[in-house]
Amino acid sequence: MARLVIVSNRIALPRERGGAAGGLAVAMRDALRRSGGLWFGWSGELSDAPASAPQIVTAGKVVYATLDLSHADHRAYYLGYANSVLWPLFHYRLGLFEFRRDTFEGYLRVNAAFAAALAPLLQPDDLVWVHDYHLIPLGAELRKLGVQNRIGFFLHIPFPTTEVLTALPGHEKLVESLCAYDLIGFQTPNDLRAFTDYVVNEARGEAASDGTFAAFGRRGRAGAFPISIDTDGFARAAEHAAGAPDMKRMSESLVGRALIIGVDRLDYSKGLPHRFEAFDRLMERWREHRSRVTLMQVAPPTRGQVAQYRALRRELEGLAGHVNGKYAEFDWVPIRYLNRTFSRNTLAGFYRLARIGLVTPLRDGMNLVAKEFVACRPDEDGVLVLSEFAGAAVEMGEALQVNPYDIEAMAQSYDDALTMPEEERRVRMRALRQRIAARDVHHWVQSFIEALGAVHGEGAEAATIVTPPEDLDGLAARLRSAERLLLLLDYDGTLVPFARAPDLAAPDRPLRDLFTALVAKPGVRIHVVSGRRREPLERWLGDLPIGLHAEHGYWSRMAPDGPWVAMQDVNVAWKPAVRRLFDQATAATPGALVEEKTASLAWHWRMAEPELGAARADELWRRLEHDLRDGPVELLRGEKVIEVRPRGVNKGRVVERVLAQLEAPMPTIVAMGDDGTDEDTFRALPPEAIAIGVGYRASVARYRVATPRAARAFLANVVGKP
Ligand code: GDG
Repeated sequence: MARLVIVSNRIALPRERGGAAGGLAVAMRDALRRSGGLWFGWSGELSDAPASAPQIVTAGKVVYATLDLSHADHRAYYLGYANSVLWPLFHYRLGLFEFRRDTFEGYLRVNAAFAAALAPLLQPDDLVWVHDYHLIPLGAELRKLGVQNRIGFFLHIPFPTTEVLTALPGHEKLVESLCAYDLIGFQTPNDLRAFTDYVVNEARGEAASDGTFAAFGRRGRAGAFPISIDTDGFARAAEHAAGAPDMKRMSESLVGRALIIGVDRLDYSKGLPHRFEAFDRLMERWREHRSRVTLMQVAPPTRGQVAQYRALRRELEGLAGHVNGKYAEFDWVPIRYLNRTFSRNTLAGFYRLARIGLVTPLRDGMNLVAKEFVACRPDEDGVLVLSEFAGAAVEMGEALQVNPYDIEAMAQSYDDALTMPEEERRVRMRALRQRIAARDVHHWVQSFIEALGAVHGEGAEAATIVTPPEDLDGLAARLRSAERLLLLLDYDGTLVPFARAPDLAAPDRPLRDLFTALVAKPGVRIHVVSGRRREPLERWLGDLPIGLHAEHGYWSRMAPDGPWVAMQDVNVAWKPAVRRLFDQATAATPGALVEEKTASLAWHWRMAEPELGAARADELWRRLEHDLRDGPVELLRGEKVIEVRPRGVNKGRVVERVLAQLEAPMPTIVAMGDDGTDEDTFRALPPEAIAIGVGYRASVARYRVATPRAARAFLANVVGKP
């Protein structure tokens, strides 16, 4: 069995007891003990000059490796970006998020430092499981360091819809780094849908119903893995609590009044003010509950260094004081509001004593308290009032579901719960308990690890990695000092990112400057080898002293003053029939377009509505395969394009032609490309030539960079300092 490596912002060290109230720590603590492995994360400590190597503690089968953070990193990464940008935004609180570029940079910096400290501790077969929004870029950072392990990620908080996420500056970079994981786990199908919607509609990638996705040059799998709790542990705790002295005290203090229990970190996502206001409304409108009901809210303070949390604390103190001042009797306080933690056993006792469990967040990834309340009711009594905006609502349909923004409806649901007949309470609770029993936290851990283990099948492609920066630097230095250098460069997807329409991919100024700087170096020659038509290449690059090759080498213009020369004896008799098929597909797919080249035809659907486009592309592809199976053509499928071209016309032919022109001695040859058509270039190269793939797709190239941005940076490095 592969070793498990868990990475999370905070880790629960073996000596810590109870304490930390975070759902993550509570859920994960046992999982590792059972399987053995490594837990890596922030120690929770701050220091002036933190060591870059982790501190190691071993306890039984588990190794704990922790890093301290500097004060500045903590401010930027934890308080600034994770908790003042991602947390509010992912909980749909656009009014609360405070974007600052420096905190984003701090966030990336800490993730890179974590990756650098973790990478040396990894063994080849380890399954690496990264947790939560603090660490989204960690997987991409590990990949940069050459880590080839299967790496999974689980997001404990909601994944926002595209409309909300795109409000975040740098959202592309964030989601791109998310896509570096082999498996991405979300809490609910809704979160998964929001992610695939981003992939398809924003990143212009692809996502299938089985959770596989392709985006940012990378393939992976995503799924919904609703987290759960240690059901048996809570059941035992509740059993144990029944006779405990504390519970006796608690029960006596209620003197027969109904208890409504709330247990939440003091966080604005949890909807505590709304909950108190609804309680106020209950007292006001249903006078019969006055003096008969007690709301006890346990709310341990968290993130007190973030201003909004301090403001919330003050607000709640005011609200509780207001309600209590209004309705309290000399022997009854309506709201017992406790800013502290209790042991799990005591919490279990509270859950068990309560008539109502209140779980009314405005937005919550899952919410474990909802499940804990249910697990602590072996008596099959008690009513769960649950916000429809908690992830838990998906699985807990028998709870009384409420919209927490609707104060009146919330108050009504408290009354409904207080007056619900016993039979109905039991029917609902029984159903909830059965579901929770079947899917506890062990089931959750197991299902994620199994899914992560299974992604291996996608193999080479999923595991492909970019070349470490120091190797690229070494290569660039070698090319800088080469006496003669021949560069064969693909254009789209290699030097410029894909544009929404082919004509929008014109070279920007920096790219033209880069070409100019390269060819200004003695002995450097450039040939752009593209699948495009001649015209745009001529228009965009024709004035530069470089070779141009269009239509995968059907057309070549060796030098700026030379003519365009076409390949001879190419059969294009098939074109009219294919054109008809393409035109039909275009008519049925708004946004799609046909690109007619001299010797080939391309059907582009980048601008089409993504799902419709993908479906039409599949249909068209099947039809072409059928109609052209014995024809003199090849079918190519690229990034949102299907192309039909004559057999024998491919970029490899350009290599032959350019090499034939060379005079001895041979220059150093470098080819760069991003898709299948560039593999023809790579394969036609002489053995000592250097191939560099761009993106993550499977390739024979020995070197690899992630994006056109990185490809240009590499070429700039070849130019060297001005
Ligand atoms: C995040 C997501 C997701 C609370 N007070 C005490 C105490 N707690 C425990 C609860 C529960 C945990 O803390 C809180 O978990 P939640 O799920 O309610 O919420 P978050 O902390 O926001 O957790 C959330 C979760 O991650 C897991 O994926 O469900 O949506 O936001 O277990 O019992 N525990 C003890 N004393 C307390 O006073 N011992």
